[in-house]
Amino acid sequence: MSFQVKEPVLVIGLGGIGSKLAIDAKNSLNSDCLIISNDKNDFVSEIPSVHVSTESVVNPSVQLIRGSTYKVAEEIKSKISGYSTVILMSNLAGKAGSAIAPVVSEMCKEADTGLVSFAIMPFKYEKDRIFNSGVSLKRVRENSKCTIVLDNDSLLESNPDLSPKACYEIANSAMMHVVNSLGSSEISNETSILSTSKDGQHIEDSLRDSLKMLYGNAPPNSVKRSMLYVVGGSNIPVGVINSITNLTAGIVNESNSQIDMTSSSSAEESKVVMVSSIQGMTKFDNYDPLGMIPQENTLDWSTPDCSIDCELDLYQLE
Ligand SMILES: Nc1nc2c(ncn2[C@@H]2O[C@H](COP(=O)(O)OP(=O)(O)OP(=O)(O)O)[C@@H](O)[C@H]2O)c(=O)[nH]1
Ligand SMILES: [Mg+2]
Repeated sequence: MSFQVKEPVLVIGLGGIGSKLAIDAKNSLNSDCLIISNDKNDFVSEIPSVHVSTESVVNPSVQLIRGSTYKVAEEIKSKISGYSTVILMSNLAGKAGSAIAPVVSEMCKEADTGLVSFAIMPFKYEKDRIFNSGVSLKRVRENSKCTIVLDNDSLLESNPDLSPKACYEIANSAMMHVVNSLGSSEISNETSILSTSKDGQHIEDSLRDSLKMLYGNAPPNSVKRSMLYVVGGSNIPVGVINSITNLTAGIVNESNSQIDMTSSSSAEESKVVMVSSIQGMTKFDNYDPLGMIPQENTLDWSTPDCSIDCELDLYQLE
């Protein structure tokens, strides 16, 4: 089943990168936008925002930012109310994103607002972020109608020659392609993996790199359906488009592959952006050692881990 995006739409950006992406998405969708962060530097003057204050703590933990988000819950809820669809841009590699995304996604679920979540996952060498991103992604997936995951790590793994900055540019532009096509193409009601390649390659090489990136995240047999965006498609010979369609159909189950031409960005070089829906385990399920325990077997599922000051005469551990 595919998810229906209904107006009015609100784009929510969390943290520094999340807000930057949300503002780009807002401009291309012509929707409203809200920024939520613990860092005031992430706010932009003319865009509505909610500040999550950690009071005197300048280097808050993820758990403290999350606990503080519950203090401004009513403010966030009132800003979300009235919207039929929320598009959440969260950088789970950042502290603000991994702290706030479970809380905001839960609010959307409770308010019965259709939620499409974009989640960026960290590089493997960012060891301190892996655990929190895994915990957070699990909750975001449970709360969202559909979740689109972009893994910085597998992008770098399939392109080891790229700098982190070059990776970010590729990742961000792939996310924007999906945002831009929300109005015209179907997105499935489950977790999808976003994969792509670097610029300036033959389109078949771009397809190969996108598949490599996809299989870095999930085993081939868990891919249920793939949507192939051919960026700059109008400049490519039809024979080549036909051949990459056949290649994809041969890899993913024939009836489950779909091709979409995004020819709007004519100035750009051509490349492939893939959105593949996944059933079963992904590599992110191992980021939290307890992550594979299903929700119904988790006793304290209802509230995610938070740090709140209970004003006890005990040393606050963390
Ligand atoms: N895909 C993508 N990932 C990025 C980008 N910028 C940073 N990252 C990743 O996100 C991590 C955190 O980056 P920050 O700049 O601290 O992002 P932030 O959202 O402000 O996060 P906090 O300040 O920790 O809340 C980095 O270590 C990268 O792994 C970007 O433009 N695109
Ligand atoms: Mg920041």
